[in-house]
Amino acid sequence: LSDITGVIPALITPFDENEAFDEKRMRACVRFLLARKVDGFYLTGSTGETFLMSPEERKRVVEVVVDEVAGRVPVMAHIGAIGTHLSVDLAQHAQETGVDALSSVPPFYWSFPQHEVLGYYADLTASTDLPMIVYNVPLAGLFGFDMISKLAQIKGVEGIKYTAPTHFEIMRIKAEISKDFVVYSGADEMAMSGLSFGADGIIGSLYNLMPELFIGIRDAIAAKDLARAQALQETANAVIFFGVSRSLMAVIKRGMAWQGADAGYCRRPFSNYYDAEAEEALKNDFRQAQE
Ligand code: HMN
Repeated sequence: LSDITGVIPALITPFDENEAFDEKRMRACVRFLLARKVDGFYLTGSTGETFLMSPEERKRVVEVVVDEVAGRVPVMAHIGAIGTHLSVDLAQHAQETGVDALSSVPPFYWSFPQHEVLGYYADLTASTDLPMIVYNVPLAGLFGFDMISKLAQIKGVEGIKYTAPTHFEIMRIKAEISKDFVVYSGADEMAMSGLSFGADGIIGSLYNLMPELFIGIRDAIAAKDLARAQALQETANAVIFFGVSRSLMAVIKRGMAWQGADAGYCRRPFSNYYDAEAEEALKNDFRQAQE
């Protein structure tokens, strides 16, 4: 896993006007992001609207993206579900398809005790040979440091996608668990913070929309140019705060379309800015927010 670093979009999944997976748009978006020099892809995560898709559709997305990427950059597949059976099935399919790493949210909805969450990840890692990135995300209930240490002891768990604001823990993971335990910072509005606290890479939604800004942050942090990283983060955050106060995935998809990669529609209950009126209102709103 340590060779998968840098700026990794949590890839959007394009749907057509009837909400069917749109393979053609998917392939075009992948090519668009490769041309913009992203370092890898994270598929079928929250940004990929995964929990609005059937298992068969999730598998199809993985197949299409792996085929389009054709080994040019690493691909990670989020295969998380509430039930171990389904996650194992998705994990094995992802391995057969040729992804480089797996990731999963912990089982959610019910409040599972620690030993069941640990069991979930142990079952998953035993089912394939791929490295597992556990996903620490507020919506599924954040892991404490003690839990992260226990997860890191499971054979096959080699990293964490850390979408929590407590970035001091990134340093602590490196110091107390292992410097080789890979950390991906998951909050785009804190990319600079995550990287400067020692994260190996960043995975997030907004890297679909404005990868260059974050590639700039990656390079500025590597060069220890904090002033430049901060200026880029401030620019990015103006767009992020605009997006999160609306329908984020829809803003990202339309913003990509304005740049030449038609990322299609979102699935309901997410909304869209597809008709001319909604689109014009969004553009006006954005202009006003920049003033
Ligand atoms: C994924 O699983 O699709 C993403 O990597 C999730 C990602 O970390 C986003 N977090 C959540 O959706 C909870 C962020 O990119 C987030 O959208 C961004 O920081 C804006 O708040």
